Parts: sequence; C-alpha cells; structure tokens
Amino acid sequence: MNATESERIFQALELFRIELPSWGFANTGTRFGKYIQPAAATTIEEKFSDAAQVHLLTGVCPSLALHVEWDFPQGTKSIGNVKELARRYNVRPGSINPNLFQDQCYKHGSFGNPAPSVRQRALQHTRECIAIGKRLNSRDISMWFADGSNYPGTANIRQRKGWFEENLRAAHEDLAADQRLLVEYKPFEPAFYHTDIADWGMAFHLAKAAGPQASVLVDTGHHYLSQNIEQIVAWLLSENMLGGFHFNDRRYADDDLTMGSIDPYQVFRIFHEILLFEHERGKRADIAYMIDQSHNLKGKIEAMIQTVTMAQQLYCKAALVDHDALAIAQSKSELVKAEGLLQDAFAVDVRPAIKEWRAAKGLPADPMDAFRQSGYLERITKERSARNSTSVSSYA
Ligand code: LRH
Ligand code: MN
Repeated sequence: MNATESERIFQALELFRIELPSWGFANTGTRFGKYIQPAAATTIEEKFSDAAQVHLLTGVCPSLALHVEWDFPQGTKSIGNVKELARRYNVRPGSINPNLFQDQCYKHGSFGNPAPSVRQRALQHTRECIAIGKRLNSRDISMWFADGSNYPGTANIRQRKGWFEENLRAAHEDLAADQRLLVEYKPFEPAFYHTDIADWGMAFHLAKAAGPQASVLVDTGHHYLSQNIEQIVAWLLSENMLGGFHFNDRRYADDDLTMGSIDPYQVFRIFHEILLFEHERGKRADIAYMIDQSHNLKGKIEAMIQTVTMAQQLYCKAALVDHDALAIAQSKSELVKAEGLLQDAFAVDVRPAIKEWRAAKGLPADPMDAFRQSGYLERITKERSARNSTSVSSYA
C-alpha cells in the first residue's frame, strides 16, 4: 500500500456515510416464520439505541431510516418522541418510508387500487409521511409499492400506471423545497404476475412524471439475477435520476442478506460506476447510501456492523481504481488492461489503512471486536429477552 493509495482511502472514508434501517434491528422473518432473538429491538427507542451503538463503533452511520407504521405507532403524534430519541442517541432521523402494503385495505394495491377511496387513503398516508419528514428535517421520502396482481387479466396495467402518475404528482406537490421523493422498483413479491413499478424504467418514468424532486432508488436485491445493475446505475447517473440505494445481497431473489456476503464484486462495480462518474464530473453525486436487510438468523447488531465495515472496504477498493489510466485503456479498447485496473483495485487489502483511519478518528480499529467487548449485547439481552420470548413467530 503506497502513500497515494492510503491517502485515497482516507479521502474516501471521510466522505462515505451509510444509513441504517430501523427494521434491521427488529425480529423479522420469512413467510415460514421468524426466529425470535432475545436481544432484538422492538420499540423505536431500542432501534435508536442499537443504531447509536453501530454509529459509535463505526463513526459512519449518522442517520436511521424509519418505517412509519413500525416506528410511529401514533402517527404524527409520535414525532415528539422520535425527535427526543434522535437528540438523546445522537442519531438523526433519516429517510421516511411510508407503509402502503401492511393494512388490509391495500389487498388490491394502494396508489394502483381500483377503489378511489383506497387510493385516496394511500395518498393521505403519504402526505402524513411527508409532513413527518418536514417536522423531523428528514430529506427523503422513500416510496416502495407492493402493488401488482397475481393472475393475468385481473388488473388494467395502463389504468394503474395513470393512477400512479396522478398520485405521485400529488405527493410531489406536498414536498418542501429541499425534500426528495425516492421511487423504489421491484420486479416481483409479494405480487407474482405483475408489479406496477417492476423495473428502473418504470420508476424513472414515474419519478419524471412526479416532478423535479423525484428520483429513483435502486435496491440491489430487486433485480433478476442476469441484470447488469451497474449499467442501470450508470444510466441513472447520466440522467441525474439516481437518488439512492438500498444495499443488501442475494443468491436467488430479494433475499435481503448482508451486503457483500454473496457477490462483493457486484457492489464494487456499482461503487466504481459512481466514483468514475464523480471523477469525470469533478463533484460528488447526491446519492443516499442506505442498508435494507432483514437479519433473520445473524445477530442483528453484528450483522449491521459486518455490513457497514464491508461497505467501507468495497467503497475504498473502488476509490483505488486509476480513473485516468482507465480512460486511456478504454479509449484504446485495451480490454485486459482496462479490466485489470478494476481487478487490481479490488484485490488491494484496504483493511490496514481503514484501521489507521479509524485510529486517527478515535474510533475502535475493529468495530466488531469492540462491540463484542462492550457488554452491550449482554445488557440488552437481559433487558429485552422476557418481552421477546412472548412474541409470536408462526406465519399462519
Ligand atoms: C421491499 C423493501 C422496501 C421496504 C421493505 C422493508 O422489498 O425493499 O424497501 O420498505 O423492503
Ligand atoms: Mn428496499
């Protein structure tokens, strides 16, 4: 590792921040049930406390993504409590995620529901989330829709598209000047015939139709295995329509596994496209890096620390690509040289330099080890296990 490389790693680490999902600390599962962890967080205070632990140990997770149904049990009346917790735990409220899939009324969709009363209700909930965002100085309203159908002929796809354009436009009108609407796409699940916002093109179109403060959110798990995600990222960057990421990993579908656990080179290639774009433009892209995972088996806080430190490693490796040499090799179609520049950067063990950066920042060189030494897990297990042992785990 030469001085330039460690300098580039230090610069990258100074800039890289990633947002934690409140739901990543809670007991989650699959349709085959969920395995209760005694230390899991249930209350919003416990989620802020666990997020604060991860931020304390890594220094790069200053915000917590919030899911309205799960984190604001009293809706807007919960704002005061969330504000107080954010102050007490020094973790600011991050992206606000409306929940347009849990309530029974959303069986046949939300913005795409044939019943005007349900579409109205979905828009009302979205407006409430935008208001919550304003009160918490949260910039991003991050919208994912489970909307779709399970059988051919049961939904008028074009009609629903029109309702999405209408309601996203209406939601956009409510935004404060500095707020953003992030439109997340997903090819399937829970709908298994058509999903109204199934791919980046549909999300791109709807974000454009909504207004200038709307852009696309890329959840890495929301792609068919054969899709080239970094090409989608390059296109969205080129169109200035990339608002943010939900990082996770998968072997098959939307498995929500820990980032980099299956295909770390995939995340490296995504970061490479972004850092190359920023190098060429000479300024940073306005992207919200967020984690969206459900830790069904791993210890939730350990899984989060593992994810954050892996994200730092992959971001630093991508920061080591020699962009000028790459431009020359690409211009001369020197294929092996060009690819080699990425592979060489990916092969660098950046961990020693990252440890140095942490030491320089007064952070533990090994956050995972520091967490295991902290006694935090033992303390919260004592506090929470009684309550967690009563929570149900069966699907049906
Ligand atoms: C949908 C999704 C969406 C969230 C949810 C927890 O699969 O990625 O971003 O709201 O997971
Ligand atoms: Mn997501």
